[in-house]
Amino acid sequence: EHTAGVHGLPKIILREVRGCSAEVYLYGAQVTSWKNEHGEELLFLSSKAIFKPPKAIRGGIPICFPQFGIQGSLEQHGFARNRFWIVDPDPPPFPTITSNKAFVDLILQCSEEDVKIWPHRFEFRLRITLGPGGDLMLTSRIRNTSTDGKLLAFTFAYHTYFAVTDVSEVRVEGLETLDYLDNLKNRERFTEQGDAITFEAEVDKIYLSTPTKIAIIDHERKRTFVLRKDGLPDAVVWNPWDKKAKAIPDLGDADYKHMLCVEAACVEKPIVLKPGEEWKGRQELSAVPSSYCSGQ
Ligand code: TA6
Repeated sequence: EHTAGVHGLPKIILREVRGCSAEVYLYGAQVTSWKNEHGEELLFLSSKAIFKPPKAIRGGIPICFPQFGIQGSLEQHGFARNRFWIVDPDPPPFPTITSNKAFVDLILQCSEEDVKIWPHRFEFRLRITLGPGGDLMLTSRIRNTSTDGKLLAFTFAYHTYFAVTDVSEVRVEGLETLDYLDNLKNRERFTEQGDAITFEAEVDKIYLSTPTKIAIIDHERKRTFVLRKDGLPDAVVWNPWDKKAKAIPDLGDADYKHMLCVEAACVEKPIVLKPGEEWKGRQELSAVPSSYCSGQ
């Protein structure tokens, strides 16, 4: 379903039979809403989000490409999140049965302007799928379309903002004991100690070579998000906390309490493609009720 979003920006709504839905802006190919069958919003979107190019939309799932963070020649997190993508009117079929799956394929083509700031040729195809149980799948296929033998090297993240009741009551499982780069300390390398990850201050960490499954447990709402990833070895965890939140103009002062970014990413070692080569990176999200006693 094609419709107009904030400021008339085109967006697409995916719906699933039980009433789950997702909304995607063509601007940034950004998922800004993901709702379960009860109509509850599962992604955080800032109350102060600015839907005006060239500003990226604060919340949902921004795509960081071709550069994650400030390390590189481009603006922070690259340009994919502030370009208009196009809808593929004739998407290739799923390798398996397509029934019960609502999906859209968006394409980012490199414009001549982009080639000036980043001298590479690529095609980026993003498939956004809402599965029968309401699971949200994002699959990126990036191809090096260079004709002059040039390698394509990039870093990447699905910068997912999960909606949580109170971040200080949230636990993340699957990252304990791993090595991480601390973005608050010049990306110095540390090893995570302790049982599970909890939040009581600003955090901005890039966990390295993580398991493919990460759980985000919202104790207060009794909800567990499960993030599964493929082709993306790292995972970024970010919450700006109170002071940093105040310095972000398009984030409400208290918004940090209700959001947590956990991002399937490839940051430490860039992906390098030879001409004609294609890379595939997937992030799959599901939201399930946690059982009261175990917190699982
Ligand atoms: O993913 C964490 C991070 O890279 C942080 O360093 C923080 O700055 C955040 O992303 C948001 O970046 P943005 O450019 O959207 O303000």
